[in-house]
Amino acid sequence: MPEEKSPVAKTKKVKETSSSTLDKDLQLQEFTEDSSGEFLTSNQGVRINDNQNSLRGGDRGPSLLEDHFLREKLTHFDHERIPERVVHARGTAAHGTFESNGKGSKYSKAAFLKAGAVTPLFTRFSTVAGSRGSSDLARDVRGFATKFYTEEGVFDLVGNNIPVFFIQDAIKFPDFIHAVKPEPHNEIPQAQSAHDTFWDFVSINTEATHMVLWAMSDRAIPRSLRMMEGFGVHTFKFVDDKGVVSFVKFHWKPRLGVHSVLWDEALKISGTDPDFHRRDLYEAIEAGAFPQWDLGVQIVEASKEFSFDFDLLDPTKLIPEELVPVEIVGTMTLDRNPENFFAETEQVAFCISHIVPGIDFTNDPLLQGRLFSYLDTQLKRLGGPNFHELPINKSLAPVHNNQRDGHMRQTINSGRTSYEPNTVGGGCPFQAGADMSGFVSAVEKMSGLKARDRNLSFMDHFSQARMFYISQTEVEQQHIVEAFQFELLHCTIDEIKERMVGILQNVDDDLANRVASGIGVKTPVKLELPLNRQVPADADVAAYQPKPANKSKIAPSKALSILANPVNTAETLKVAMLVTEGFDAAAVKASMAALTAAGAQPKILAPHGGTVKGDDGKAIKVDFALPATRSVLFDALMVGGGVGCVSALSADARAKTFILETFKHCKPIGAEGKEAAAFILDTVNSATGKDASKAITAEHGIVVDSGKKADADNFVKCVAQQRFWARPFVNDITV
Ligand code: HDE
Repeated sequence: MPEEKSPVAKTKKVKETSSSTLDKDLQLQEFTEDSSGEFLTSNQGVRINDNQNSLRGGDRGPSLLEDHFLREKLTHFDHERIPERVVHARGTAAHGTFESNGKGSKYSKAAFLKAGAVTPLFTRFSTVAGSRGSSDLARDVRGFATKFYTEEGVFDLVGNNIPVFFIQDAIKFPDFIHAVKPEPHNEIPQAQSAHDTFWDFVSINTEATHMVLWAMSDRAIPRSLRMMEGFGVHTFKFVDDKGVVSFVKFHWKPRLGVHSVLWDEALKISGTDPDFHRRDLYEAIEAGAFPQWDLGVQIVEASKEFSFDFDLLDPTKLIPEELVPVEIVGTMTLDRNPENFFAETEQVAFCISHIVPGIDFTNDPLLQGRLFSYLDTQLKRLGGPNFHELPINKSLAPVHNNQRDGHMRQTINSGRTSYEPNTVGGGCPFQAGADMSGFVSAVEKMSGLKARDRNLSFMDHFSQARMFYISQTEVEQQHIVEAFQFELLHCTIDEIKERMVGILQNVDDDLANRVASGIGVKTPVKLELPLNRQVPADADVAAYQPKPANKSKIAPSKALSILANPVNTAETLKVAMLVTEGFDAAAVKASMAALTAAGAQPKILAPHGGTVKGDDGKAIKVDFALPATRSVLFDALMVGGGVGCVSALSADARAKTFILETFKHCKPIGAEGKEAAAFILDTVNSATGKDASKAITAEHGIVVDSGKKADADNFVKCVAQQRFWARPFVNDITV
């Protein structure tokens, strides 16, 4: 074997704790520059004496072209931006590992799925429609892309937090994206689907209906990136060590459960903290609360390909978990934030074509188009064919081939040969060939006519949309109705609203009627379903017409509802401890201890910044001040007790707004003692004009802490439950 000559090799060490010999951290450290204690230099390493004044002809004279420091600095600055991603521009990422439990090895020979294998990875989460600077809380699909640096090469699992997609064929993607992006004449609106062109497109492309329902559901406004599922969306193939092929769908299941915010919160978070998700992920990792997801697979034996009433190659369909359960094959832990956003998060280049032996593609026509698009995108975005050499993209498995040159080539390939086969270079690098240890495409029989056609098995556009809707709890259905109303009320063209109601009639009449009544459309709408495809000559046109869902036949799937699958945990949740001078220090301290023990993060919130003194005379640091924050950034509220404290808070309008919002959003509220409880009740009563005393119960998530341990435990339990949807009077509050 030739000796490795890369400069990285000199210091490469193997971590003792890792079962793998791969260490991405060390590889990245090689490229990391720490400037502490260093002199300022130019890019050529020359020390710079004065970085404040450019070279001038006279101290009031013109700047001189000769100033090479000035020119170098400005030139670099002028080139600091690369094109943002056409889609998924807004995102954030973290490093971590994947630890396999070995169960995937039954179906795939991929080395990273072998029992005990630990593989470094980098995961980037994103929204789709908005620009790089847009708000995290847009109603949108979230990207969930993971780069596994496996010992057999890089595997990119580039998925979303919704298991299906809007379209069935890649050729429609640019149209769809143009429709959802800001409109071309005035570049409005930013990061929103609530406008004419999006709804125009989806109301005449009926295959989008299933995904549109997901996008109008709470899935599109996650509480945290740490609290959402991920899906590979397409059906992929697994290939085992004997060459046996099965179909597979990938799932990421968050250990913290799936949680979302309300649309009213999303709107307010966007104004108060547009970086809410990015900050949440960053802070959780900095605090050592490393988010985890289990990787699950749904496996379908190759012989069962046609045993479903939908096509496995159709990306607008999911496999209900009732039909094929999800088997867990390992766990991802995100435990390190990037050192530098641009170098890592911005320059990471995911390609769905980055795949390793043991995994293979299917003929899903959306997937097939993506196989072209991602590589093409990276060439444009990162400026050339050597993007795989950037530290964040670099494979940990050694790279040996005859690809050479190109913009910004970093590898210094030695030797005379850059071709294969060769004899001059001893035949190296040589193909894996007969030992089959390389990537081998699964053999598949192909036949058919060359035509722009799509199988009729792709024509059912409404059954799974209905399955999704009827699988939701009443609360979730109400959120879907309100989301449709909000979005369609932003459309200016009446025909689009009507058409959309007509589409919904094919899913569920109740849904259609409720949406219609809010947007002023009369039902039933007469709609001939659009035939947005070519029908082959002398074919039966009716067979190509999308059909309404068979409303009596479709069964719900419990796995599709967030609220029917609660994961109650207080871990990492932020609880505002609202206090001011004179607060009952012992009570607040005890509550904070109970919350911290449950993994929650109690934060002192006061009417002002600095410190605040309790009734024990001790000052404590204020974490958040009312003029600079809002209830929507917290998961729960505890109102501090103590007579002085409560009477001061009662005179503070911001404190009351904070309480009312928390109440309205059905979040847990605690009161340290009777005075605080009376203050909460008064605040709600005067906002609703009603006697809301029957809402002040633990059943509705409002706990009065009278100093007993049981009360503290009860509050922690409520925090873990997160929402109390049956709380009365919430609709009487307008904040
Ligand atoms: Fe993407 N998509 N996509 N997409 N996508 C991109 O690649 C594309 C699709 C997804 O964090 C782009 O590097 C086409 C489905 C994620 O860097 C681009 C089609 C799914 C990310 C592109 C799809 C995704 C992207 C833009 C239809 C879920 C962000 C920048 C055929 C399974 C990755 C880039 C990151 C990014 C093309 C459909 C997920 C333009 C043509 C379906 C998570 O190449």
